[in-house]
Amino acid sequence: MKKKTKTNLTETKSSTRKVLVTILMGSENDRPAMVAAEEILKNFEIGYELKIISAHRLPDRLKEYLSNIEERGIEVVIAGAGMAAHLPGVVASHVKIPVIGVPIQSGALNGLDALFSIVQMPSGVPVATMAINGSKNAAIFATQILSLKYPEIREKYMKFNNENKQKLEKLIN
Ligand code: C2R
Repeated sequence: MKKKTKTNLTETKSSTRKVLVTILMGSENDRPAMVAAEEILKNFEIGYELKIISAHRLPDRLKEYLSNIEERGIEVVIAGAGMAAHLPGVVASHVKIPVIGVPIQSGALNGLDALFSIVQMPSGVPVATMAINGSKNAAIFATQILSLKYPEIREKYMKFNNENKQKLEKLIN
């Protein structure tokens, strides 16, 4: 049986730069699937904070946390959750900034349940839904959103994009 880590529902981790992105997840057990998002944001030198707050288990704490994130300067939310994944949708119902949802592969349905829960939002409250365990793309998408406003992030994104293309071209030749 897969060994589970001890659940800490409110952990915070901030980078030292101005925080533009928050990475939320429903459980400490989602952490391994969300690490790729942290790596991308670190590579792009984008400030982020990480919070483990379940909408199901700690609804009041989630509401309180979301109440001032826009005032605090956060511009994008990445929210990962598995199984009956309501966290990204609940976040989207509380904020006016883009929410990127990451369905986490877990439980008996292996992430399909989370994918359907996150992608099937009612009209008017969008969540940009990534692939199952697609936290790397979530962070790249956050970078694309931020690059519309921040030229230095756009420059890094363009460099990243070109380097990826060059790597692929080398493989083909
Ligand atoms: P535990 O391993 O802590 O029991 O959590 C988590 O994201 C995790 O994948 C099992 C799974 O439950 C998910 N969870 C949600 C929410 N809170 C926890 N989907 C939520 O509020 O949506």
